Amino acid sequence: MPEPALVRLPPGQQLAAPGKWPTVGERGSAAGGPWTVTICGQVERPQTFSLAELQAMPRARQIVDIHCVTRWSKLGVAFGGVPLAALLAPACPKPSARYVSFVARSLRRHSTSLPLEEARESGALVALEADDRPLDELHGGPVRVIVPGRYFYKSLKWLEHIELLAADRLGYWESEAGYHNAADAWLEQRYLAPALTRQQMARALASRDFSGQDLRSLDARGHDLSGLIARNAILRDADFRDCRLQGAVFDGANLSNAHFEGADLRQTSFVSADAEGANFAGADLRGANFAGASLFGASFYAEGFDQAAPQLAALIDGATRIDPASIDQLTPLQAAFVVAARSTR
Ligand SMILES: Nc1nc2c(c(=O)[nH]1)N[C@H]1C(S)=C(S)[C@@H](COP(=O)(O)O)O[C@H]1N2
Ligand SMILES: [Mo]
Repeated sequence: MPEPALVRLPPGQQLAAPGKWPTVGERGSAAGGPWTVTICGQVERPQTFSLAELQAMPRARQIVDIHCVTRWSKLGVAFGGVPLAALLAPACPKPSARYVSFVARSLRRHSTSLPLEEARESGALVALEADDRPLDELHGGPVRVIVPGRYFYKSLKWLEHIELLAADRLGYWESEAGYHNAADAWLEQRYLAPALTRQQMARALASRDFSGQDLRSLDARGHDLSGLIARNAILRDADFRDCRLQGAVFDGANLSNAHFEGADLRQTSFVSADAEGANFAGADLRGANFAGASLFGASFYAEGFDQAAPQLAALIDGATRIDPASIDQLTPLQAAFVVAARSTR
């Protein structure tokens, strides 16, 4: 009997629409000559593999559940490729090699890292195929890393260098965006603890102008912030539960995984905001504007919502603007809820 999907969903994750695979982060590799993958750093014998050499190596096929930190999961993707452990063997890692850093052939030379033992034990794959077809460029083709069990930001697209290190070197998201370096989806290791001091939080809350500021993990729960201006602010993982935010402006802000449960968001503007994984359950969204917003993994109602517990669902009406393209990014149940709410109220 197949395992029920819920048993396979880590805490705080939701299933993406069937057949959908969102693209997250960079959308393509950088130009260059023929593709190669090198193994360098703390190894006895540095290696360079051409794509043809990788393709000719014994291949493993592994069923992997994808869990993105922005709260969507896609279960049961069959990845095909060379096990990382097998690829490393001929390079003879030195005893001093304790971490592995994967570096991408991309404009910002994107990278991510893992303790070497964990990379080996997790069954990490240097993948060439997904569901028995060559990987698309959007999803890291021709060759990407797949690290089962970790949030998907540990699965680097467009792999160019595998560098073994004596000391860890934080990757791009881990150093630039405060993503947790361990990234265990089952332990919900999404982000590091707040980067803000209490004083910084108090000052920001008093000013009511967050524009352009980095206030990730801000704790604003229960505050009256009506009329707040937060254009292009970084508010990832911020807590706005039960806030009064009537008429606030979050245009262009990064609100991924932010909490808005129970907030008053009437006439609030989220134009072109990144609200991936944000939670609006129980918020009053009448007249709110989500034009051009990214809503992958966002929620508008919580499990257990029914007539008896209407506070678990957002209040949405015909004046709440959410474009079809944004609705399309929601899970099927969330999308159905939003569509029904917009037409009946
Ligand atoms: N080179 C590169 N690899 C990357 C990223 C990136 O921006 N650049 N983003 C990471 C993140 S956050 C995720 S969730 C996955 C997304 O992979 P997908 O676009 O195939 O869904 O790739 C990861 N690997
Ligand atoms: Mo991600």
